[in-house]
Amino acid sequence: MITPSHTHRNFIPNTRGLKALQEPDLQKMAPYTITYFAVRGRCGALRIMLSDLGQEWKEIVVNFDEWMKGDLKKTCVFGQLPKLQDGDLVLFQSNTFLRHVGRKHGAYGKNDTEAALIDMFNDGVEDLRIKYLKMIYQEYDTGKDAYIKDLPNHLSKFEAVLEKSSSGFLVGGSISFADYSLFEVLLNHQVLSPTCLDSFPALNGFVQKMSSRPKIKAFLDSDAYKKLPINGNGKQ
Ligand SMILES: N[C@@H](CCC(=O)N[C@@H](CS)C(=O)NCC(=O)O)C(=O)O
Repeated sequence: MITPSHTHRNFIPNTRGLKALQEPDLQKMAPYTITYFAVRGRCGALRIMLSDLGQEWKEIVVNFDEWMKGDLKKTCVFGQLPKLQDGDLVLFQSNTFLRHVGRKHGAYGKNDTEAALIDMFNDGVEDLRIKYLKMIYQEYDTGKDAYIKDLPNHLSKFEAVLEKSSSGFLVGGSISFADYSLFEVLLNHQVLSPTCLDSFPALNGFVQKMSSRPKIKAFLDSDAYKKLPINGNGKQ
């Protein structure tokens, strides 16, 4: 249920920057609605992807006190946010969002083989994301150093894939949702450990290339992105 404590925002991710819209415009122009807490969290990759694909979306920002009352939680299939609405379709699970948007906007490979490989790499990114989130939320003070020390063992796997890619993307000749997912995880890791990509030229090049795509650049430069914390507990 949406209450006045939730903030509605609409993002127009283009090179002109972000602009607030009036309510009637929202219905016309924003097929997607993200309902989530005020964090990048599990919507970081989705927002970057929607921006790059030139898609507009509306945000319903849920205040944590409101969430704790439980009414919204009860309506969520797995009792958690984020939620993505695309018209009448209501989805939960952040990787499902990436697949859905990828399928609709040509970012899911050109055939079944590419789609299977994209799924595989996205699942690999998800494994790293889960390890990262465990460290951030459960053992930041005691486990951060060991996590950073072990990080090359994970990054080297993606480095090996991108080293062999002639397009610079994970799969085939064009961008897919797995690229957005990897990109966003790498950005977060550069905040955790600014030098973590120094010995990985392919990953470094990938981050540069993704960051300089005009619509991604505009989004990353926006307050809408910069003002949101990466994680809900303030650790990064
Ligand atoms: N697998 C889910 C995880 C969702 C999740 O962990 N949601 C957290 C916030 S990021 C949540 O709703 N926490 C509040 C709660 O569980 O009550 C996804 O990828 O969307």
